Amino acid sequence: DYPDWLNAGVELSDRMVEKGFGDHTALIGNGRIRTYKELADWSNRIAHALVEDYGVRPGNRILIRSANNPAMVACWLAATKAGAVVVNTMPMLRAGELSKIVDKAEIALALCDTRLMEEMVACAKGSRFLAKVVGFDGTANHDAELDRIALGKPVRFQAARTGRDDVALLGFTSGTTGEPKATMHFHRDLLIIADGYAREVLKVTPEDVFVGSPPLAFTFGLGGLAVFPLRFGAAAALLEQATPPNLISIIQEHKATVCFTAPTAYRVMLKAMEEGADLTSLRAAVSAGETLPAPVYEEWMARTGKPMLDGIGATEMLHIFLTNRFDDHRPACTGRPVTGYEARVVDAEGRECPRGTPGRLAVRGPTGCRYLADERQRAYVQNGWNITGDTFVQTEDGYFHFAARNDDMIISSGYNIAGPEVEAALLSHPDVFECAVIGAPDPDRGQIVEAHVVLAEGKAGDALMVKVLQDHVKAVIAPYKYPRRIVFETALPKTQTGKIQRFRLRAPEG
Ligand code: 3SK
Repeated sequence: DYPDWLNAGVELSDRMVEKGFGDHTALIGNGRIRTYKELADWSNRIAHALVEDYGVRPGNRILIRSANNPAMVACWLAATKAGAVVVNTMPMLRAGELSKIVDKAEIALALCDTRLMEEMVACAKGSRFLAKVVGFDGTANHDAELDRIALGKPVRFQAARTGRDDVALLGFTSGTTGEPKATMHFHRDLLIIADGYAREVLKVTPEDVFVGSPPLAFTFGLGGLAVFPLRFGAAAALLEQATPPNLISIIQEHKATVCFTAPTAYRVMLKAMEEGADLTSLRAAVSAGETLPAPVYEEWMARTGKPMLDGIGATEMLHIFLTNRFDDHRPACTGRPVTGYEARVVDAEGRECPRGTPGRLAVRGPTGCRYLADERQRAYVQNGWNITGDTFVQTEDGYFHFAARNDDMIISSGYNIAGPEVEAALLSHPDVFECAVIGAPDPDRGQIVEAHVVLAEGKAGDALMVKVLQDHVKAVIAPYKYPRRIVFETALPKTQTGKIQRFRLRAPEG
């Protein structure tokens, strides 16, 4: 029920001022607090600069390069109000990775935090598309080209007349192949994820304070740390370096109520609570990006009395579409579809699997996959259903359980072994801090289960520990699933969004 003419940037800032939230805190970051009125004015000034000084027209694509900070949100809102199509990118990307994005989306203008210029400028050199890189100050000093120009502009801006089905955002995903795909999302999609998941499941109120680790460049972070709070007059406290200790500090400092992060960070929080950290302000702990091991869910429940909300989303779908709920949750379970979405488990031909049988997770709903000029569209969307890369099982009573990424299923001597199940068994041992399980080639068995394990502090990775962990797995799950090889690691390879990159363990030389 959105009007034909809709601009998500306006809805998330100016409209909130109109609704009376002008004096409420919208964003906290880099030592400053910004109210809704300040954010609306700031983004309107930048929007003027984009249109009047950089010639931005509706439909132009703009790349934004920044860590999570209020300036990035102001630039994103400004570009959206100007009718541009935004591509948010992560600060760690190198020139080569930026170039792939610029080329794929044919981007002519980039807004870049001045602290991150080097790789951006290297990308622009020799680029067929990127004509201009404009610096903005990601700290609170307003001391860069874009800030100086914007300061001289009016605080009111007539936003572009965008349609609800006009593209507002390109979410890039590299999947496991490293070949980036861009997913197109409309203005209305940005509101749907708030009016669906955030309203129905999180029950956001203006008193909420959001924190989390996902980058705003990842749709998980953009939704959780910008769209959701701004849609409801709540606040977000943004961290440029979202390490677990920084997350713990910011939760305590701002009495955060909603947290978005991955299970590894929650494990660190549990340990911190054991040592006296007070995280009682949190009313909603959302876990996504990695499957939530039952021991973490159970320990959180025991310590806080509240469920951790495991959910799964996809850049293709924009945000979370399957989730546990405060009053409807189970361990090792990703719950049921968010209202408006339907999910089912299908076989290779797209036929629904009987309940209890593993298959590929398919989903459809008000948001969905529209790849930009990519032939993989046909494989991802079949008969209106988005076919995800995950293997799930649906129980008789309709709950969805993650089994594995399609490429995390290990076939050993004819047995199908879900890597995440072995990971969960390993993680239930107190000496294991993190682990990733893969299938390694084996001349006799086809594949064997190989575990890469980061031990808890002070524990030794020796032959005795190998035996202890193997025996532990055999005692927890069917013994044939035990890891025949265990490799001790000091850290696991991860994406910048915190997802373990199992494919890099499979092919270390790559
Ligand atoms: O589950 C995920 O990885 C995800 C991806 C995009 C947006 C939201 C989520 C939770």
